[in-house]
Amino acid sequence: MIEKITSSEQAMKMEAQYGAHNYHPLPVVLKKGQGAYVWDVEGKQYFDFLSAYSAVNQGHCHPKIVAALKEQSDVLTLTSRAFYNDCLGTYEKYVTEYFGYQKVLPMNTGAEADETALKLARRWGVVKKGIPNDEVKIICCEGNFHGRTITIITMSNDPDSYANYGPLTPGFIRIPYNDTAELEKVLKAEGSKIAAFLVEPIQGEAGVYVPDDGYLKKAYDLCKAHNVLFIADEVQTGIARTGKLLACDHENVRPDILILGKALSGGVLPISAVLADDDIMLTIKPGEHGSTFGGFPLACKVAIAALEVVKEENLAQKAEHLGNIFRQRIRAIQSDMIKLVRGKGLLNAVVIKQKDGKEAWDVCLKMRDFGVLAKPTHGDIIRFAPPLVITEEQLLEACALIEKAILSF
Ligand code: IF1
Repeated sequence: MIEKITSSEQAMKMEAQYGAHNYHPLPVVLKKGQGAYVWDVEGKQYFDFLSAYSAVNQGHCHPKIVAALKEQSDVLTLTSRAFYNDCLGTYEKYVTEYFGYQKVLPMNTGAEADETALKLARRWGVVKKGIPNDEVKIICCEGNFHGRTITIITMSNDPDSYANYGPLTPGFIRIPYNDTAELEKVLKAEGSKIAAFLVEPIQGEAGVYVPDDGYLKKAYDLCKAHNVLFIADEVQTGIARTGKLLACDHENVRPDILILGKALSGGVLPISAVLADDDIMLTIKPGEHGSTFGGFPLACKVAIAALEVVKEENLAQKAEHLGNIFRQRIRAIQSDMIKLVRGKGLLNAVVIKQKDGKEAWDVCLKMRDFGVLAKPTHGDIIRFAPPLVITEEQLLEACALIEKAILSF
């Protein structure tokens, strides 16, 4: 029997009874989204300051993207890659020219794209760099988040990600983030066995950890000096979020392998992609990797529309401009609960100092009451990432509500 949800309470109870308990959501039940706004089941309106972790950069239910989905869904949704179709080539040409690469391998989730990038790097390491197959290594960073598969959690140093999932995957070296001296040391010591360095240009889950200026460029140069691939995971920082099309663009770094996800679809479908040039991408031969839905017709049309919106609405420039306003406005709040405000473009975070036993979670509950939705990460950090289509007026209105919530403690 399909039970209609008519109250938030009913929805939360139903999820608790029938759904896996792999999340602890903020107690709010959403029913509708449009632009920078979402509404709960009772009709209350909120500013969305999480954007589904930067998947909704173009705003909820963007009309152009939804129209692309609707139009294609009446024609052809899925063929699998057993056959060709009339959407994939067009998308592949569009997205490779858009980001400046020779090839794209389309996948679905960010984790699948990260896994694809790891396989590409290992394959390139073996067949092009000549590293013995079972000795290939990949460098990753402390504090990383690249998804939740068993190989990806192997790279994590967060027990919530990797503990008690049995044996993990060999072949990873973890070094501190934002530390090129450590990267150089490892490359000098083991570079001959290292295929790649995988890094987030800004660490999202770690709490919007922005590395020092020049970190990415220095790391890239070190990798090139040691014939090691530089892989940028831009699943969260990409697609205009940090004020440039890609976060790597702030340092004019062109990753050897680029990983995209989330806002590649504007939050309409799970769409991810790995971009690289022929010498890397063509190391995977027919039948050696893939996915049923990877690059399916619906995704091709939705992703093209989502990327067109980014350009047509100048979302990178908006993120840059509004991000500066946001950080300045939040830093002006007179409260000893605000320890630090950091970020780039409209990917920001506030580190909250406990006050009278109240912490980030309590601030998020109070912001919810005042009509702004955000969620803490790692206990004391609140990430603020509204859709990039938010207007300056809406942003300032939301900042006033954020201030009101923080000053209420
Ligand atoms: C959840 C975190 C953010 C990502 C980067 C790959 C992926 C992600 C840089 C995997 C996904 C999401 C997952 C989501 C919450 C969110 C998240 F808190 F989990 F860590 F943003 F910081 N690379 N991040 O940020 O992409 O497979 O999820 O499509 O609820 O797990 P995915």
